[in-house]
Amino acid sequence: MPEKREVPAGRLPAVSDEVREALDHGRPVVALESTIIAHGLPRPRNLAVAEELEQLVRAGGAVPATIAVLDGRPRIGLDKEQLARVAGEDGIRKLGHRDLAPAVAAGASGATTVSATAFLAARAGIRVFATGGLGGVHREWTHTQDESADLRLLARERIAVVCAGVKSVLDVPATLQRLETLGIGVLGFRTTQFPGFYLRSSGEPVDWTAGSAEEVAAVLRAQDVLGGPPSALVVANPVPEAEQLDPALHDRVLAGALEACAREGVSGQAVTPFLLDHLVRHTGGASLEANVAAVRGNVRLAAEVAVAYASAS
Ligand code: PSU
Ligand code: MN
Repeated sequence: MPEKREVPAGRLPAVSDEVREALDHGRPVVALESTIIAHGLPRPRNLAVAEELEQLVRAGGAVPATIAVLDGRPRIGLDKEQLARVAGEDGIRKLGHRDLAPAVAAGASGATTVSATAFLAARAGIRVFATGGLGGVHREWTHTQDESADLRLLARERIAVVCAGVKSVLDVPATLQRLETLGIGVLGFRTTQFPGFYLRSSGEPVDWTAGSAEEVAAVLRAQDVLGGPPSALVVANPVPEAEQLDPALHDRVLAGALEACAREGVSGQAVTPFLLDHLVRHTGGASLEANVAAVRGNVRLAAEVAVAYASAS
């Protein structure tokens, strides 16, 4: 028999006192992912954005719960120092849901993607989560079979993910089809078009639209009441018109980014950070501003939804 190795109790998920207190009293909490901080935005801007996002949640009347793994311990709610580690520590890994167990066992530190964040948040009892853009089906899927683990996880967790659609570097129609197959609800927020992350619209329609945070909260409560196997709700919130990337610039630079990715043989987990970084460098930072604007809008809306959900529950 191989020797049984125990996972130390100090590696069990830790919920911060502030988040625990809010959850215990049914007060609104918004989960925030950390991969966008560690791997999606350049330093040192990333730490400023991470702090600003937490501030926006508070201003909206909810408690922020940024999620990451530090020294093998999943953490739901980070203090200032922990947030700074996620933003600035060299070698911080990118952890999808499947990476959580190896990271815990190895005592590793990493930022959590949508899949890992949704998993940890839902288990802690958090109902609303904000991010920038979901992962999805990559354009080269027929060769690479690269589909983000985000989708599979969202098919299994009852959590609302407020996002600006899926990243436009992806195959958007294929991703929408997968969301349908996986039974993941999609609700446009004040739009009948699925947003295009940096752009207000991807050109694809959505079947359902909500006009207010209260309407979104009503859908969450309907999910609760209907019961059955859990699945997520994607709340697709377009970037404000004035802050979207110029669509012509977007299309031009994206084509170059996809070519560079193929030429340099980038694969696996590295693909998304590579494409996002290429876009930042080749739009003179404009894609970064659109990305940050989208995330800000999502975080604000997520706080409103969490407040509406908590007050009516
Ligand atoms: N949205 C952003 N920036 C990001 C991401 C989303 O605005 O960096 C991250 C999320 O953490 C998402 C991940 O879960 O990219 C998807 O990566 P992959 O395609 O390797 O699953
Ligand atoms: Mn991938």
